Amino acid sequence: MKNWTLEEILDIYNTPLLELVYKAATVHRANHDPNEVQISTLLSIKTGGCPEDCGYCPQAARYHTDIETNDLMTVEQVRTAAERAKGLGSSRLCMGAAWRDVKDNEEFDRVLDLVKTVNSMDMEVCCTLGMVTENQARKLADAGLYAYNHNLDTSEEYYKEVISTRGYEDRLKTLDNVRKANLTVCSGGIIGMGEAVEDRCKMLLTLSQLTPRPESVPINALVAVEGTPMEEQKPVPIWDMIRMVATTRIVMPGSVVRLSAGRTSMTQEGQALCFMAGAGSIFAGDKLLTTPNPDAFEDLEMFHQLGLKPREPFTHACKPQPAKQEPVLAEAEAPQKWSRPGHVIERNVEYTKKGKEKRKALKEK
Ligand code: SAM
Ligand code: DTB
Ligand code: SF4
Repeated sequence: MKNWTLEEILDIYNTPLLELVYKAATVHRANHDPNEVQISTLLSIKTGGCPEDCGYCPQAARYHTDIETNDLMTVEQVRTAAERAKGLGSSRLCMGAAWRDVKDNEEFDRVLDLVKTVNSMDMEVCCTLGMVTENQARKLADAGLYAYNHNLDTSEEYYKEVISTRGYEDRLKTLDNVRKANLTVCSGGIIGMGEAVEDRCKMLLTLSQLTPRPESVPINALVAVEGTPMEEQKPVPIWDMIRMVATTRIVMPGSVVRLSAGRTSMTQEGQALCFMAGAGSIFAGDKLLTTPNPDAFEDLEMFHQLGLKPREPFTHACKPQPAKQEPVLAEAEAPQKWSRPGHVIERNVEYTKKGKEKRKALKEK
């Protein structure tokens, strides 16, 4: 495994864009199936009222944002949401709670039940609940949790500008606890918060130094929410997102790079360049945790246009895949089915018309 230096990562980030995308695509193809992208769904199981002061977050109680707060969801609510997500091709469900940390109480016991429920539905289950102890992480693992998301967000230096109620060390400690419990690690960050390119690259350096490296690295573009200290931030240029995805791909070749928040301000062409540069996953569904996300059926249509197929659960292996020689287009034009146990999505030229009907039915449900 290569030990990167900050200078090397900065050099990669600053490579002329098309050359950078080409290099990243080459690394991607040597390590992953470039035609597969995982569809994951986010579910906010406990929304708002968080005591932390993360400057980007609409769920922090101290900011006056227009979100609907909610107590912890029930098993039935989560089961219904998971079925819906699976029906739209998701193979991973990520449950988020607006907590500073996990407390050993009845609510945590319920989260363990939620994990068991989703795990029994043949989906990868991920949780993002704030800080966890090693013991709590072990309980989550025993309940069937597959991954724990805990982002570093930015560089250690810039973190202090964004959050004052906890430190970078706390984040690293939780990641260590998660690792000790043999869970897979999902950790990445946000761009567009006013940080410098050096902060982005420093964050990648820190992530690349974790041993083992995170299996999953989400790259979020800031969603500037009214009422938060970052409400005035300008949307991050798509070129920065492509550079960040490509650099992440080259620095951590085995990890799944997730094109996460901020897709509503990206064109499909921009997203296509991100897939080319190594993004292997998106969050689908009308909502992220509290903010809007592209329409799920439009995403499926984008997959059809690009000849991408959603990845099955539990199939990510960090090993080289043979490069495909046959023309991708012929494959994409043929009517196909995406099938997973208990679920089939029709995928053919009629999709646009069917998509509209399905969308209508889903909204009425
Ligand atoms: N409370 C837990 C925590 O902070 O770890 C879990 C939920 S928190 C909302 C999960 C992640 O969402 C954050 O670490 C941050 O990276 C991302 N996030 C939150 N608000 C965001 C925003 N406005 N734009 C982009 N990403 C955001
Ligand atoms: C991640 O890196 N991004 C997701 C997931 N991990 C938990 C969360 C994005 C949240 C965007 C703001 C919101 O919808 O509240
Ligand atoms: Fe709370 Fe997480 Fe939002 Fe920070 S990012 S305010 S910890 S929900």
